[in-house]
Amino acid sequence: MRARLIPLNKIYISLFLVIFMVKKAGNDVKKHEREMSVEERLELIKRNCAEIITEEELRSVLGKKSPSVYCGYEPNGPMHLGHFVTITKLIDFERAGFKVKILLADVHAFLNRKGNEEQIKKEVENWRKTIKAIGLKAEVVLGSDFQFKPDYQMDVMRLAQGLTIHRGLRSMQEVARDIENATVSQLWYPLMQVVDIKHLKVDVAQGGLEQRKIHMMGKDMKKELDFDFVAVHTPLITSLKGPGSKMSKSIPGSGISVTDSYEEIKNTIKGAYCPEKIVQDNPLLQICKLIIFPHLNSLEIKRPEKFGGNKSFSSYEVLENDFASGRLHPMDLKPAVADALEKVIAPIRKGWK
Ligand code: STL
Repeated sequence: MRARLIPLNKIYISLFLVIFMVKKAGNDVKKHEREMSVEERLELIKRNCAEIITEEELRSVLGKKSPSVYCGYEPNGPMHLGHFVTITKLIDFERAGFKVKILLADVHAFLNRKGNEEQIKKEVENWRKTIKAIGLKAEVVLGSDFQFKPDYQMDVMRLAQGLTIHRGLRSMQEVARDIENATVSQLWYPLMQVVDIKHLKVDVAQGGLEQRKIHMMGKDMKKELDFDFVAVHTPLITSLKGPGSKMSKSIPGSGISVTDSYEEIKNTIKGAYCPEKIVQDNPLLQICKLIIFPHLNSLEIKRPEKFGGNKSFSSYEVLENDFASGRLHPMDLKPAVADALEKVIAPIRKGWK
């Protein structure tokens, strides 16, 4: 018996229709972005930021046809909540119509003594998988793919001639590993970071507040660099062990990474610093503000009637108010934060594996 074949032209027409519909859906999203006013886009970018240097410059970047932003990461161990704050901001930039670039700064990780070349290579692959699992449309750029070019290194040398050792070292205060025993490689680091901005040709350099001294050095040297940019900084999350402690892989319970299991997340949060009614330096409230609300838009508190019953918060401000007044107890906040984080992290963990 002859098999019933679907005529080829029908397949072509169907394929064409599917491609057309997918493209149209993409255009509709873009149209929606274009319909956001400059003020709305500015507000979205400003949300939860610690500082923008300067807002006027950012406003003029928003007038460009195709504005761009980048954030760099040292591929060293799994992405943690601190990194995730900047990733969350990149998502805001993407929604505000920016082209987003992510720099996997492998050479910087090496200069900062975060591992040997072999280890860093492995980490680069893990980071690629993590970024893919997050679903950012960002262009991922590997540092070593462009940082050895002569014109790049000539820019580094031009800057090196104009930067004092004192300022170079100061700029690394919050970034360098083991700053008391800083090496020459760690002075090379901030120079290269600033040259990255020029060679990636981005309008905005985004990062955590620990990057501010490097970015200020870059802006002050815009003449030597022959390039200027806007710096956008997000707040840092306090160690889950409380202020005064560092968030570090070597201090158990001080941080949470996107590869942690639900059990690990629950345990870390159970032991986290979260004094009753205290908002200042409270890492759990920071996680709510900087990660949970931007991703989930709400937080569900489950508690017995005698403690006030269940409550759904749809804004961070109301949550903070309830916490500060004592209407929301840490014992009720903690499991809610653990569950919400699990919701955000589970798809990334799954995609990563
Ligand atoms: C860290 C921790 C962190 C981010 C960075 C470093 C950023 C590194 C970097 C390197 C080159 C760039 C930009 C950023 O061009 O969270 O130790």
